[in-house]
Amino acid sequence: MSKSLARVRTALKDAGLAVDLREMEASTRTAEEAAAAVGCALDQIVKSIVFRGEGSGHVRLFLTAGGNRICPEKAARVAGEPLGRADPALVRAETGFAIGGVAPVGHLRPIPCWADPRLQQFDTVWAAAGTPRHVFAIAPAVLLRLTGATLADFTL
Ligand code: 5CA
Repeated sequence: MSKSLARVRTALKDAGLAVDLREMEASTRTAEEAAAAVGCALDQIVKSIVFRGEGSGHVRLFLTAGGNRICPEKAARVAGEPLGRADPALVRAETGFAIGGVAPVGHLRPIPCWADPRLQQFDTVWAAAGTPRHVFAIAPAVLLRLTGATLADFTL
């Protein structure tokens, strides 16, 4: 098992959750691919979008419904600092995951996190499990508790 996948499994287990990490036959690298592989609505896919806080120099995480796009100005307001692009090396260094498989949990360091209220409109949402081929299903309320995410309007 990949270290990234194992880190997600451990994080969920440590939280007392019995969550099935599913390996898909097709790529789940993008939200569109993940929705097709799972057979769910695009907005049921949790995109874990990472920005670099230009004040802190550390990454900030925005859990976004698959069909929504982040408004950079709103996101910066929510984060309380200007945001810039997080290059793949920074994403890897702080989350422990490569882009396309960034999970909402199991990061190498604690990451401030905000969540798109759209995700709450589903009983279950699907998130990346650390690789571009693994996903897991979770109730949005549980995802929020686990990530410590604050609900906020940061989408277009
Ligand atoms: N596994 C899927 C669904 S759970 C997934 O990870 N989707 S995602 O949307 O969270 O991750 C892809 C996102 O990575 C893209 O939307 C884009 O915002 C971001 N991304 C892609 N390339 C780069 C890059 N070079 N630098 C920073 N972010 C990137």
